[in-house]
Amino acid sequence: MGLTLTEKILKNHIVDGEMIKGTEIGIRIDQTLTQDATGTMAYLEFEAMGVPRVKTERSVAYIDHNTLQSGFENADDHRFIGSVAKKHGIYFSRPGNGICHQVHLERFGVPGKTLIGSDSHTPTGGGIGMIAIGAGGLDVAVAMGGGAYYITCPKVVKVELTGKLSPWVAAKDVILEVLRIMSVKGGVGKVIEYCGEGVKTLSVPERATITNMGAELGATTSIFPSDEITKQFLKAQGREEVWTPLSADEDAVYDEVIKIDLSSLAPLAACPHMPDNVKSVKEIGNIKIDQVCIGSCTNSSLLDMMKVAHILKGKTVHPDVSLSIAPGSKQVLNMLAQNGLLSVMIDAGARILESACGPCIGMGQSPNSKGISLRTFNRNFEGRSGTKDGQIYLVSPEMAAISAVTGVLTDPRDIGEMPEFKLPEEFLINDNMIVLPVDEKDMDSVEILRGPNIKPYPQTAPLVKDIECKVSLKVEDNITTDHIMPAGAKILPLRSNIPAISQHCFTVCDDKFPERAKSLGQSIIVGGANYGQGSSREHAALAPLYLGIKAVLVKSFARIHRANLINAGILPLTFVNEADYDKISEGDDIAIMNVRADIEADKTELTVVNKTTGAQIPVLCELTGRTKDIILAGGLLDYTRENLSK
Ligand code: MIC
Ligand code: SF4
Repeated sequence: MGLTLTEKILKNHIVDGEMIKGTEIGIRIDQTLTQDATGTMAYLEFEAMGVPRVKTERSVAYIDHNTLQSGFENADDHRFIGSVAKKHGIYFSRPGNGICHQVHLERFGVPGKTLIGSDSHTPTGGGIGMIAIGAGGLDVAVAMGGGAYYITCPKVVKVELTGKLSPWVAAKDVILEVLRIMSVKGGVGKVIEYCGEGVKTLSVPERATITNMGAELGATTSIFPSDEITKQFLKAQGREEVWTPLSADEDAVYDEVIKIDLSSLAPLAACPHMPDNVKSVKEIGNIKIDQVCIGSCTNSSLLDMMKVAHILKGKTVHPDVSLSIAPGSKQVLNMLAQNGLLSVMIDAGARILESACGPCIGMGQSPNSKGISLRTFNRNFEGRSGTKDGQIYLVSPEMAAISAVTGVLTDPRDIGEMPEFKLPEEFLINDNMIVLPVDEKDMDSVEILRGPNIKPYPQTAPLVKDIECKVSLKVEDNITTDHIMPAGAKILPLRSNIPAISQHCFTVCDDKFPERAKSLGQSIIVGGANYGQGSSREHAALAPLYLGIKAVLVKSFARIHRANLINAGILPLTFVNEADYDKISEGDDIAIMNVRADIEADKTELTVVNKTTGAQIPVLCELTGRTKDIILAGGLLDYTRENLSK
């Protein structure tokens, strides 16, 4: 029986477990990446493990999220990360060099290799045939130390592409269509593998847009084959030697098949406030818009920028619209400067931002009250833009650019004829913003620079005998990590200070939560389906840990967040019967007696007693040998320390 591409790469990297779908496997990790908003914590954790040099083939630390530097905190974090990188063998991509996923694809990604990154959009690397997965910072720290990365051996979904995109229909529309079909929770436990004749019609940046936003499906990752187009891209990046051809076997067997005829797709938009709330432009109508933001790791490649510049050429941004453009990397920005397209954008009235995440993570450019903002980004969760009632639509760069000119949501097919956009034969290569680490023999000469905002990892403790406490919060379905631990310009500077950032935990849903949880000392959270979707930020587990959360009981979890809870030593529980969600309210007293003994005895079904109502609620606590030991130890850090000392 033939293998899927996913299975081939995983098989090459498996170091623990067996390739049986649904079971836990450990894989060897060739490359890691971090960004600054999750990186400070990841490197503090790496330091705590006491491994002198990274053991991966390539580890890169990017600075791209907190680049506003409205206080000393960000600059201190960047300095800290830079010094850790220099000492421990990590390449350091300085602020200004670009968004981690864009730069990694350009300069470091290698087909057939495994990559984990402390950022949920790490699957961008799937655009060149990598198994690239988003993970919590602690998992990345362990991988840098040479440890395996554990995932549930995934199901593989084949997305068979036929035909060719019509003029002005974009790769963004492909992934929006997949989101429309599968929903934001449809990808959990699965890898999305793109195959079929249509693949050949898509360039690497287009493929990367699709794998990038596959994160919004909740998927483990997404992947394209590595073919002649991949080779051409790597050659243009001066890296042809890392190319290998990779594809699934002809007779590979898939768990699910989705067929998409690229020629039949029309321009789409994800409407407020979920990436799967997808409608066609025709359905939405020509609504008046206030803002357009072009950029982010989804759509900031040179190809995207060439299309945007073509549309803006000789036009002026509509007087009622603010247009910002953030090219994804120094390479992209510099090429635009050289080929004159930057001047076209400036001439049209675009506000050029630095090559960083910027508005995508709420770092500036918040829309006006109730403002309608079209963004080429990947997430439109409520409040993420920094404006609570902002109405964010996710669209292609083509649609964004033409709408910025007309002032209303506009079908890009109205632009007229589309010229052929060709990627250059050679990109402009200058890695002068990547700082190399010192040689191992010189590592003692590097001083680690720690600012006053950098506080230690919160206190953990082994799992207790019984959990007896109150429910401090009850929330609905599809709670995102932006609800649990909001980001944005005010809060991001606190990423290396858990006590301070905890004061903002869940404040999007309930501004009294941090105070209440803290005063209770210990409590649990109850939630709905797909709890914790979105970001990989482990702060969404570390802040609850700091606030005394012992367990989270929900209908279902998103993959990375569940792993982060376990890593933080917080018990992840799911209802056996989803209807029991109604049998528990905020403020109820609950008890999970003998929880430690039951978990030690491998019991997967536990009972939560609602002492307020008397209800007995069966819940699942599905832990494997390794995750069980992590929970018993009080988290991955304690578990790793215990194991190292053995
Ligand atoms: C995001 O897009 O939400 C982020 C910011 O890149 C996060 C990481 C973070 O919260 O630091 C992600 O996607 O993992
Ligand atoms: Fe940065 Fe936005 Fe991409 Fe996250 S989704 S890495 S914030 S650009």
